[in-house]
Amino acid sequence: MPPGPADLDPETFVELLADEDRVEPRDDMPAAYRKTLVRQIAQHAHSEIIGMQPEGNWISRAPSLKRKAILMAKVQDEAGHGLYLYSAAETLGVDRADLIDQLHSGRQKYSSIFNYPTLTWADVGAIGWLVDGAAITNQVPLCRCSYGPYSRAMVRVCKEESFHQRQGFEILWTLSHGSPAQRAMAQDAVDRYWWPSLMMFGPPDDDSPNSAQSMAWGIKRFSNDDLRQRFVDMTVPQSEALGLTLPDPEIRWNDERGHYDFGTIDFTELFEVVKGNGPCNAERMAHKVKAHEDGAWVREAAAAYAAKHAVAEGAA
Ligand code: BYC
Repeated sequence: MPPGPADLDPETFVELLADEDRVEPRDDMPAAYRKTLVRQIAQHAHSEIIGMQPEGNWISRAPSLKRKAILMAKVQDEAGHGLYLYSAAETLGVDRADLIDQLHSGRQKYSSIFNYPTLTWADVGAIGWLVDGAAITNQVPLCRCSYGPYSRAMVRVCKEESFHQRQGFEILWTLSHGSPAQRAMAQDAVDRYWWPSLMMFGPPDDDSPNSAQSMAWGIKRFSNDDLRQRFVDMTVPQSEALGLTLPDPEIRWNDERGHYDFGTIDFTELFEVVKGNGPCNAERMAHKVKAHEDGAWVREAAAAYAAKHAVAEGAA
């Protein structure tokens, strides 16, 4: 637990940020900076952990032993990301058990994308290609986040996410070059995951209450819309390489802007999913809470072991 550094007034802090590269756990910081970091890092950690469910759903049904082993490793990576991120949040003086409790009671969020079902094996490919692709676009700039522990966790997370993105692309490439049924399955997965992947970047800039302050503090380096555009620009040529179409007739290169134009996103869907009304919200939370309750004996045994060990050390 950090020693509880003092609250710093926001103006002095912004001056300090201009000089210093990084803020570290023992540095003074404004209470609001600490609060927004806890909010974002906890939401990110919860997303990694909940994100294990839609893919974990396919481990037993992956089409070969090799695919099963790769998917298992990927799902384990997500667990690891969650653990680094909870550790990063703890450096801000919060307790991991409390964060988990806030997730379970609906007081903290996780990414909207994990409230969609994985109906076919191709969905595992679409998640790797599109969801991990969106995550990398969002998270690479976080490697330069002003808060040291978060930025350092992101370096490793991004390396692993890049591997995941390639794995998803390769699944879709194989299916799109397979039988007509496999190709149709790949196209259907992309059709269902495209728009929700664009929503991962959050509301449009005009409607994003946190962006301006987070950018001034160097937590976010780019706005939601800038990152979304970067993702579209990266993904359109990849969809052409895959031979799959993106379900948006308005996608076309705009020479003047130097970017791809794309259609209007239905943000009502994002807000509904975030409010709890997505296709799988209830199922995801019920599964998570049950897994936590079922694991109570492990936490109790670990605590008893640690206490015994501490007593033995004290006696020595
Ligand atoms: N889902 O002011 P805004 C991954 C909330 S990748 C749910 O723009 P902010 C993974 C937002 O929290 C996914 N909630 O907020 C990948 C805020 O509510 P609160 C996780 C969303 O924070 C592959 C409100 O809407 N990645 O884990 O400036 C496999 C207003 O938004 C969403 C991260 O978390 C959404 N899509 O920007 C496995 C990356 N969008 O908190 C796992 C780090 C917005 O005020 N996070 N909201 O009540 C971020 O970069 C930012 O938190 C966001 C939102 C871009 C997501």
